[in-house]
Amino acid sequence: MRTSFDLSLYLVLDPVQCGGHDAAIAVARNALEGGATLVQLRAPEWHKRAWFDLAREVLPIARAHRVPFVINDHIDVALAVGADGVHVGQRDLSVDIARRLLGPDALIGLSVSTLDETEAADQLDGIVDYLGAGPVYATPTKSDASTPIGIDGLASIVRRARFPTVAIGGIQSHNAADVLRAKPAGLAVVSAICKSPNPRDAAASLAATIAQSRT
Ligand code: TZP
Repeated sequence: MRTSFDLSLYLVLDPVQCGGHDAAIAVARNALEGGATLVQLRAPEWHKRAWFDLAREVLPIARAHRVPFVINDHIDVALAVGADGVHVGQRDLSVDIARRLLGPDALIGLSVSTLDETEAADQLDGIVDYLGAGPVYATPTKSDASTPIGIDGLASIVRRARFPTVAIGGIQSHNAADVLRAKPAGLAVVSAICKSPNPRDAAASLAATIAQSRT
């Protein structure tokens, strides 16, 4: 059966932003205690063995919280550790290939930045589970991110998408409520949690903002 998932507070765990392997494990644990509902490992500066070593340790922590754990881009790492799925970008191996390799139960997410990409994703029923839309704001975290789409761009993508869509890019506690007005299925963050001096409180505060937006 397809892994069930909740995009509300989506932690993109970047070990470099967190301060290394051990710090990333602590961030994952604390963010989950604070209310993160999904964890993705993304380590663009790391070699694959280091991804594997970290993923192997984060997986049981996510499992203990009954939260899905997905790997950015590297389908082989996801298979090697038994992760719940992958999140792929427009230039990674396609979602069709990811689905074929990972099977019907895997959770598969796809990044979109434009309405054209969102419309193309409409054809991916049974292949894709959710979309990640952004960057909403400019962010130093992803140097090759495309032009920010803003709240209006996010709202257009959310309206057009037939899959639940999580917002990403430059989302911090001070602008989270604004982003939520575009009605995404959740907020995906790297630095707001990974670079916080207190990742548990940072996650709990974002989770409270998300809960409040739904009342
Ligand atoms: N994809 C689009 S923007 C981004 C990714 C992975 C980075 C988001 O990082 P932050 O620190 O939450 O702005």
